[in-house]
Amino acid sequence: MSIVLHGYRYSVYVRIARLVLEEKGLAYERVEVNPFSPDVPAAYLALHPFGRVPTLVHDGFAIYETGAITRYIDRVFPGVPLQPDDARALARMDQIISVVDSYAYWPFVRQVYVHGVFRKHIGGECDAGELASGLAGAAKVLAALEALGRFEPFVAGPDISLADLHLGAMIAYFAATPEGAAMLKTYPKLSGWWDALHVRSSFAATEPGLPVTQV
Ligand SMILES: N[C@@H](CCC(=O)N[C@@H](CS)C(=O)NCC(=O)O)C(=O)O
Repeated sequence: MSIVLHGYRYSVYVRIARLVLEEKGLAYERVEVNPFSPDVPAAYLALHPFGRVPTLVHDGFAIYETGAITRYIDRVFPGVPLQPDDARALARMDQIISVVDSYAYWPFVRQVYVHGVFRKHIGGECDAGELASGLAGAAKVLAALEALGRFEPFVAGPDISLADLHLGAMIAYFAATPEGAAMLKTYPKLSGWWDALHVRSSFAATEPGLPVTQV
């Protein structure tokens, strides 16, 4: 059996797929692809015509789109189920994943984390306006998630689900900035959820770190 995950080490979406593979206890191979590089290999574009990451290849079956990858992994492999049986809990899980993709990714990661930490670290251009706009956008998303989540103790119910891992990867980057960490603390349910979630071994095993390039 072969599981290969193609993706960029610092990608939050790659981390979501890795968190799911870790939680399921699966061994897998990683192929590094930087989707932001000007010369993404043609072989990768043949797998993913939009040139984003990740793509999973399982015994020759290739699939892209993180939400499809994680649901596939959960259905195909044994281990702890990551999707609730209950229709309403499952709907909540799907809704939270969709909220994260549609409204959280850009402010949490591309604005707050990239302009607050990542670019600063590599000596790139940091735009204070992007950081401020990301924080304003993030407040609305956090308020919605604080109201939507069940926190019993996991975000969609009593058991860990794909929603915890999808949201958790995004919150990890957001809370890596001092501004994001301070804002998260003002949402007590989310904050308690994150304190309990981020100590799981799957988070330690998938910690992307920062690029080695120092200024
Ligand atoms: N809808 C895609 C989104 C994946 C995505 O946006 N990945 C980012 C990295 S975190 C990427 O590949 N970005 C490249 C780009 O924006 O050109 C999924 O769910 O997998």
